[in-house]
Amino acid sequence: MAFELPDLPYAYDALAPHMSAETLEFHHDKHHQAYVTNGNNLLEGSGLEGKSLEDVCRESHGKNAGLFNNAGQHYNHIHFWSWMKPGGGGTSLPAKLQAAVDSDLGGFDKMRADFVQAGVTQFGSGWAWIAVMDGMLEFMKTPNGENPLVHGATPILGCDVWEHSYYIDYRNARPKYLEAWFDGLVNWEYVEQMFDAAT
Ligand code: MN3
Repeated sequence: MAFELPDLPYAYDALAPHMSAETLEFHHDKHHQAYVTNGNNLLEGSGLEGKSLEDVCRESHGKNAGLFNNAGQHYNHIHFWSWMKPGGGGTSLPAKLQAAVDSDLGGFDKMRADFVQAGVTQFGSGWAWIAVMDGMLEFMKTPNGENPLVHGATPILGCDVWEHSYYIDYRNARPKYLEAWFDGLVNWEYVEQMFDAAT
């Protein structure tokens, strides 16, 4: 199936001051759109046209780098928009998710610190993740458009640490961006939805 750019689930200025309208306009309208356009061009004739986006990611990985990079980024950004919401963040998680964070990730404060650390230590462009692997939560970090799907895991939270996601608002201060993102934007209900679907 052809890739389509989803609408943002909020207004461009709804995530300010943590993420500006200017960042979201460029990031959604230009960057994500380019992954969709290029992905569709590369999907044609690839033999994967009838597959789900998740399967295109898994089956193009290591075989068709151009298609994989664009399909991976399409998948990552579809969820990235929903992993944020106006008035998000905070320390109150849905109960089932909180229990898993306590048992698998050492509790909320340790989860926050380890997630930020994963994003800070991803060298160059990429993503920081919390994913479900063999029924347990774990942290991951991946370069470029790669995601946990290609490592046999299912992401439930991911933060884009490409400079296009933070340079306008935070310049080179990636740690500040990650902390503001985690504390002020994360849509924990959507994280719980993905956790439910993955377990
Ligand atoms: Mn991006």
